[in-house]
Amino acid sequence: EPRNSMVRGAFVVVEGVDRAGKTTQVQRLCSKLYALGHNIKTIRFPDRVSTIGQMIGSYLQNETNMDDHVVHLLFSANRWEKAKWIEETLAKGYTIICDRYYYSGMVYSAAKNNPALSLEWAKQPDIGLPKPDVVIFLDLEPWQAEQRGGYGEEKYEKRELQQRVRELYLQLLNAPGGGMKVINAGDSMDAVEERIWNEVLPWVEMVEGGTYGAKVG
Ligand code: Z5A
Repeated sequence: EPRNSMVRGAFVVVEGVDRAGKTTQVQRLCSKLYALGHNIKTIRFPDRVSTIGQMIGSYLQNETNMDDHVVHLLFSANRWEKAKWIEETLAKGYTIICDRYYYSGMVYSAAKNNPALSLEWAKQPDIGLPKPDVVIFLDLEPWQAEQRGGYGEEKYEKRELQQRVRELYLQLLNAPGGGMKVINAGDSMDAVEERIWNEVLPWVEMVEGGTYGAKVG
């Protein structure tokens, strides 16, 4: 059980384009924090286990088709299903490392070029979710992503869409209050791990130490 003196755990989000190495880096980050004695939980979105998550999984695997807005709202609902768990877990003193969050929700939906689904529209259903303390964005150029293996069978694994996704992420980064830390994910796994560590550790220490009290703005 976490130490009682702890104010709360830190909420760390790892975002990135396809094959940027989110899964790899989330694992490495967790092991390092764990080895230092931090209490860690991980979560990933989409969480394909819940009923809503299964609907998303079936959509991504092209088994069912849905209106762009419908699937967007399911992705958001899939986060809302976990919102209480996130808050309670942080309050117990666990630091949470989260693989994709609402930034993914915004950019993948807006990348569909549906004029009725803008980046701004896409943000609305996620307003009020627990706010991350730090967001890492793993950036990878499309040609580098393609060197990591051909596209798979899932819905969004298409070159043109992936390029728009990256452009939209970069747009978010430059927006006021964007607040994501960009890390070049094209370097070696060890180099990327080191850079993530240097960004994340101070936040984890600050939040767990009670010297940082973020309020959703
Ligand atoms: N989506 C959405 O539309 N709306 C939402 O709200 C959310 C998500 C939350 C499924 O996501 C889809 O859902 C996703 C976004 C959309 N669509 N797409 N495309 P997912 O999280 O279930 O799956 P994924 O995000 O597509 O996984 P990924 O991006 O393919 O993988 P990754 O986790 O970023 O990378 P990885 O598995 O760690 O690494 C990929 C490969 O590269 C692997 O072979 C590694 O060994 C290799 N790798 C990793 N790092 C390196 C370095 N540094 N050098 C060389 N090779 C490396």
